[in-house]
Amino acid sequence: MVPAPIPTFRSLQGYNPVDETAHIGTSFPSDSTQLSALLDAENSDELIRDLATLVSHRGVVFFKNQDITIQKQKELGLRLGQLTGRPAESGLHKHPVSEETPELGADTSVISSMGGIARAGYPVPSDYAILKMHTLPRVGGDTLWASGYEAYDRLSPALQRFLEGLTAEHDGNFFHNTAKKLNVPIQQNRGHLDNSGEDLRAVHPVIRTHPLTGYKSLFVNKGFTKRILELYPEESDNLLDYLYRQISENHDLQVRYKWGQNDVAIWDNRVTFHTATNDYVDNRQGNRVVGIGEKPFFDPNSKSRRAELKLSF
Ligand SMILES: O=C(O)CCC(=O)C(=O)O
Repeated sequence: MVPAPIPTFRSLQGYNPVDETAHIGTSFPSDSTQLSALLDAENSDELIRDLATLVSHRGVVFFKNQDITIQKQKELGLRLGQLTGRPAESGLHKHPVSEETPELGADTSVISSMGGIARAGYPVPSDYAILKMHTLPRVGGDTLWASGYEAYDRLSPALQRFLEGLTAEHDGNFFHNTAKKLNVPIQQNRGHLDNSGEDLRAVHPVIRTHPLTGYKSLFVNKGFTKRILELYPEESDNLLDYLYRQISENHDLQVRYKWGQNDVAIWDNRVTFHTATNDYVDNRQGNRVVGIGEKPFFDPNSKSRRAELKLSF
């Protein structure tokens, strides 16, 4: 695969986006930039396509104090993927354990300190996630994202080659316990025909190619990845532990976001890792919409982001 030329996100330049760090995170600092207006603009297809491309290159993008409604948030979740080649059979993600509210629907996840939920392991996992945070604690509750591109790029060439082509099992079956506790069934048809049934396990490549940028990314995470299948269990445990440390111990491949009320973060789940910070006592709540992407793949001809951008630091 030949990576797309590095885009300039031309239609968005007038909104003055600012990079938060060298490797990950871009902000639109003015709250006069409203996603609701981008969605309804005359050239909205170009704007939304450029936004998706920006998110895929930068990992996560932030918008201040947004007026976007949940319906428009879902429209954005659909269009980000549809305008950038998401397979037609992928829709919006429905969480396996959804306590559905009529106003929000099963394709919205309530992220809440009063009992929230996280992503599940899927045969066809998510691409773009959009979180609007409407209720915030007085202090704390920041969210951190880490770059999967940079986590891959920092491995030695020998370890990169070793990992390419290996596969890992991801397991979300712990959601059965959550479902039992809440006395709800496991949601079926979770945004893709292959994401149905009771078994929440999937096998994915350890190094994944992003279809839009053509860059390679590390694709294992502590919450769901159980085992690199081609290795003995002890080898797999030790290597996974090292890869998780690669993600969590390198602060210069991360970005930390301090939320303002009604801020929106849009991130690409194919090439980032994220975690909330549990350091607050007040209520914290937001609504998240997530698109289902493509079946993860590794293309041996795909490129390193670092090499493509000729980064020297
Ligand atoms: O609560 C947060 O800051 C992040 C939420 C989260 O983990 C998710 O949306 O997957």
